[in-house]
Amino acid sequence: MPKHNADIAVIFEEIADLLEIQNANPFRIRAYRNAARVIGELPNEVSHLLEKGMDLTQLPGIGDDLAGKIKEIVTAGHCNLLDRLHTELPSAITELLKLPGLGPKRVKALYHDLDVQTLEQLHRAARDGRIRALPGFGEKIENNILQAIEVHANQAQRFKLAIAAQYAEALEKYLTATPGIVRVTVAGSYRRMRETVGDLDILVTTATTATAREVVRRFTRYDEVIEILSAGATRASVMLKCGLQVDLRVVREESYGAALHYFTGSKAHNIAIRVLAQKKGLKINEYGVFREGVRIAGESEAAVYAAVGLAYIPPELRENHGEIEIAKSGKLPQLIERSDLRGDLHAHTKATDGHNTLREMAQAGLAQGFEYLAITEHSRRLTVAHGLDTQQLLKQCDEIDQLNAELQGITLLKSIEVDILEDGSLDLPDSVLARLDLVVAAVHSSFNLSRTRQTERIIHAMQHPHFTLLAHPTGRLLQRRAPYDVDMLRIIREARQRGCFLELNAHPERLDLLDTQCRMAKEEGVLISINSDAHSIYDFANLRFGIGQARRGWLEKCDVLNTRTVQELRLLIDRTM
Ligand code: DGT
Ligand code: CA
Ligand code: CA
Repeated sequence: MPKHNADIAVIFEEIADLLEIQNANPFRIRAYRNAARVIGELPNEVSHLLEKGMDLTQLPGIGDDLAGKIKEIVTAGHCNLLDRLHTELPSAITELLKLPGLGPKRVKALYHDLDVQTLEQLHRAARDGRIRALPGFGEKIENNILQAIEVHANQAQRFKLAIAAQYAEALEKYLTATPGIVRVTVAGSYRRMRETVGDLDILVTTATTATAREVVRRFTRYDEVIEILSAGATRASVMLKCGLQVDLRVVREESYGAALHYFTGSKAHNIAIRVLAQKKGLKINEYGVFREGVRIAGESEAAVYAAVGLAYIPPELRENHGEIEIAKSGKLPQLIERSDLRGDLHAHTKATDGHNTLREMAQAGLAQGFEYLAITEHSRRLTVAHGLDTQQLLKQCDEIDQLNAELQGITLLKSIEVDILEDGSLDLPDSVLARLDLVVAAVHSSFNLSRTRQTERIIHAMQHPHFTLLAHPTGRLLQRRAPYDVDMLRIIREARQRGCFLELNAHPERLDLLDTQCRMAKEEGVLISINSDAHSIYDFANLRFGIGQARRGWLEKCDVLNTRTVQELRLLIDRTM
């Protein structure tokens, strides 16, 4: 929990940097820089001054607004303004700022003059020699940037969650077959359902310490291991052939909870919990929670949290983003689960680029426990996906009517994944859209419009009377294509006003909305639809990654559109009322 003066100063510096990149009012930027310096140099902790009831506006350059922000950081552990700035700017901007030699002025020039939004784009611009020509740069700085990116790239090879899951599950199964072990759990960022993982952290418990060596031996002999990085009595690290590192820890079953808590992280969450424990005179480590050397908890995670006075915090929330404060008050969200989903509002069939027929998709949906499934083919503009024209769509509507008359237990909803054209209009005539149960709309082209134009484009589309749901709202493809630049808060607010919804696309390459944006939608009261974007009957399995992302975004059952019954859904998506 950032309560120290230095933490507050860092937050204010970052706010100033991001405001500068946004071309905000220079006085406002200077106010944050000044506040960072004033707070950073204070001899006493601001949190103590606040406790003593001191009026912070007595500090030089601190007005009511900044005093409020300081209080917010001390009590809530984060700053709403900074959270908002993070969502308003491409997420890689913060990473760019961290590269040695790149301050806000240079990042701003790169962003505005060369439209550099990601490390990948920065790398390309540096390789092509486009950076040296910018005022204030030159060849030397361009070379430094190139070098810094290469160092960064070598450190940061991360695996998409769905890919890591394949390796994790196979290894879990392999280890479970070791004689004498009690259980195998994959912890770390994998358990927190982060969209990418740096490495796998596997925790094995045994009934006796004697078994630990056997587990380590079996682990290092796994077929996929290409290199043993280290191996000891209770721990080992290996590199798999695919380049994924796996860390193993073996503990006694009685320490399961404490060890699982430790290895699940995040590190920031762990540190905050440890500080909390210290305040209560407790010591916490991977073996248990101790008071004056006596172990008082450790067998389960719930007991570890209870020992420090907290409700159990689900792994997806453990990022030190306010979850600890909320756990203190016992008001943690009841996070959405896969079994809460009653349908899926985004699926394709053979009629465009899917692999299965309407009937096959309906049957597979039924097997998933769905009450409804929206069929959302691409529209004509998307020729690569053989998008449907008016005639073809109307023909599919007739087929759906016929099939619905026959199907038991599931309703197919007539829909379309209609293209949002560059001017914000939709790629099919109103008269056709009017025949559908709902209209899913998405951007598939002109990703590089300016932030204002891209935002206006989507808002204009939402104002269309038949618009229901914005699919994959940022357009990003994990590790391949950065999100297009939009003002997501404006879009969310427009959705709220218009009675529209946003999708959380569960495809492992997309996971779009991002977790922070889900939380923003929740706070603004906009329902999210967690959709598979299935192109075959097997793709419904991806919903679990969407659920993971939704949980990271603090979503509960009530925040998710497709937890509603088909009758409730029909009322919510009917825009004529
Ligand atoms: P990753 O692998 O980069 O996706 O992220 P994590 O969170 O899996 O990080 P990793 O693999 O470095 O460490 C696994 C967990 O171990 C981490 O989430 C928390 C715990 N951990 C690691 N280093 C420290 C540390 O220095 N202090 C504390 N308290 N916990 C740590
Ligand atoms: Ca890890
Ligand atoms: Ca690790």
